[in-house]
Amino acid sequence: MATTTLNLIGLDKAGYKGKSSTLCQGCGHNSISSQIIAACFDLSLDPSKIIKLSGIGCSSKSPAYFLGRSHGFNSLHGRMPSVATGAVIANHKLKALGVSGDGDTASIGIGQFIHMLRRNVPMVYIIENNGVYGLTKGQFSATADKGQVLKKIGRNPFMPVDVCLEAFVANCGFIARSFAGDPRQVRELIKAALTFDGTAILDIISPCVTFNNRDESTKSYVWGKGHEEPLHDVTLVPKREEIEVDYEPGEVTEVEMHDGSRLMLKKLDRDYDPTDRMAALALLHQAHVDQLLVTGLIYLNRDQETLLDVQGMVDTPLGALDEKALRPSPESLKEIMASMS
Ligand SMILES: Cc1ncc(C[n+]2csc(CCOP(=O)(O)OP(=O)(O)O)c2C)c(N)n1
Ligand code: SF4
Ligand SMILES: [Mg+2]
Repeated sequence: MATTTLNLIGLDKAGYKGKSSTLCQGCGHNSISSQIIAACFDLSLDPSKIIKLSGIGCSSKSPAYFLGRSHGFNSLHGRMPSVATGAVIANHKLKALGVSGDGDTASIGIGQFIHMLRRNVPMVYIIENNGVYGLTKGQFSATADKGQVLKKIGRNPFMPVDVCLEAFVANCGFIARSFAGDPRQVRELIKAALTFDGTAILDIISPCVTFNNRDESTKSYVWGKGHEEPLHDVTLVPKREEIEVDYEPGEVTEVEMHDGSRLMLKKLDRDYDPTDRMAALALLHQAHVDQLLVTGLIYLNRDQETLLDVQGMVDTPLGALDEKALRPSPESLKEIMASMS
């Protein structure tokens, strides 16, 4: 008889699934949904303590296909960051997990994206990047390659927006890039992002098999497989698991994450220190010049205040405070009025 593996909170993987996907077969977004399920299962997260947030697009539909027991808010096109900001302010005990598209984030939503980053809203923000507006039949998005030609759409004359560079400029403390065709790396980076306190950006190249999967497109499976250059081999060892990893000295960089989990970055071809800000900038620039899909944890800075720190939030979520606790006292109202006169 087949046995079911349970995690530390007694759930099997099915406890993290959602509805059956209605996306095209082979769409990269489906593969990312599977890795979100695997990451949350591996970390033994309580699905009822997670809120899924998204905008509009095939990518933004995908939260329906994972974490069926979690809270969810499918918002407006490009407006997920402000809804997420409100949600974490109202209840910071929930883990916020945003899924967006390259159109949703880098085209219509770029303004909201930047302001979420500069406020360091504590959330995981995944961009399922396919270079097109999949849901509306394949128009170029702001991350499409300059000069790319698509049947029925024509030639894209504009430079692409690099969402990792935008995140870097806006002082984001966790910036990673991955490829839907590399599920192990996607899963480990999602786990690492879930243990980070602040905005964690994951730009995942996620091919649209219907509108943008020609071999020459930098958002296709063939191009990704041929040009992927992982920076390191990523493993996240959860806080509660005392797994001993057998690495030679100098082979691995170990980073303690905010919740006490250990992030192991095993060296591959090059020495790369994701905490070196200038190295991260040079890497993103060079990857663009060399047309390489450099994947892994690009930048990490654990020492920044989050929006919740800046706002001096009380431990009890605002949504759980009663009216008496929320209403300012007559004395403090008087003080405020006096300060304005
Ligand atoms: C305000 C507004 N403008 C335009 C649209 C039409 N629209 C729906 S989805 C979409 C693009 C989605 O692209 P992306 O975020 O890359 O998601 P994908 O479908 O590629 O996963 C657009 C333009 C809309 N729904 N709302
Ligand atoms: S149209 Fe493209 S992005 Fe949308 S579900 Fe199909 S393959 Fe995925
Ligand atoms: Mg898209």
